[in-house]
Amino acid sequence: MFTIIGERINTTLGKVKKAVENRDAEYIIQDVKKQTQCGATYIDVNAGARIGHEKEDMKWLLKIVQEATDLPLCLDSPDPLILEMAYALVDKTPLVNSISLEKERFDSMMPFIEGKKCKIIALCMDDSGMPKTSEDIINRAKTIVAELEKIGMKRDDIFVDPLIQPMSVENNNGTMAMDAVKAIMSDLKGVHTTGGLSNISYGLPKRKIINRNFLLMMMANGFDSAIMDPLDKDIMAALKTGEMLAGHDDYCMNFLKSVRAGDIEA
Ligand code: THG
Repeated sequence: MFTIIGERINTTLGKVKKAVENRDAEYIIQDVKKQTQCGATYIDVNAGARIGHEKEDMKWLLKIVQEATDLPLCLDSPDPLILEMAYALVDKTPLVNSISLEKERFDSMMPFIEGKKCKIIALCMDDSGMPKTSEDIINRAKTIVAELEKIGMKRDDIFVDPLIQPMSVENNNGTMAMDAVKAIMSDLKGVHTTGGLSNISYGLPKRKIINRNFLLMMMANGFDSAIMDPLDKDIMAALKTGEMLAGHDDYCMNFLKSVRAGDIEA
């Protein structure tokens, strides 16, 4: 099953930032309920945008979000201390977003997650910066998955993020991610792959159609999770159709169910 990580509770989004600033719980609750209803698997919670307030904002958001949904959360912060605090405040097994091969982050994340019940997003990032080739991504994925297995993590609990980079910056950024996902899913059988889908369209117009078509191309290469907006009806319809075409939907049951529910129109 495809894992949908609902991206909307993120203070980089203007309305969310304002709601957090004003401690407007109702806005957050309504949004989380909608994401839940639209089929999210996890609700991502990112409180990073109000500099100096991440700790208290995250704490407040986690309480409100958990009142609004029974879904597990994706705890989204580059700061291991924030993730550790957040981990202690959730009642369902979270997806921790994230660990990377950057030395400082790696060294503080590893002892924290060792022995803990959690799933983890592993970024293909190291101290030399963003990956430049699919081989970079694949090598980093192999290294970080091996390290996580050493501390007892199961592949099914690891979501490798190849780091999707904008097409507007470099013409090979799409194929780099797709080639990497294909290799990761076959060389590291059992792991998942995920990432921020909308990174691909940064700096271009008509972003939704870019994101939607890229999702299908990624899925054709084995991508089985995405950080995305579950309220976007068109991308959700594309996702369900893609799952069916990839052979992940026995007897096309889910596809047909979605058509009957009016979720897929043509
Ligand atoms: N990998 C991992 N985690 C991530 C990312 C990733 N977390 C954060 C981010 N990238 C994914 N989350 C979002 C959340 C919202 C939006 C995009 C990515 C979004 N952005 C609007 C846009 O791009 O048009 C901004 C609009 C606004 O500012 O209001 O909706 O890659 N592991």
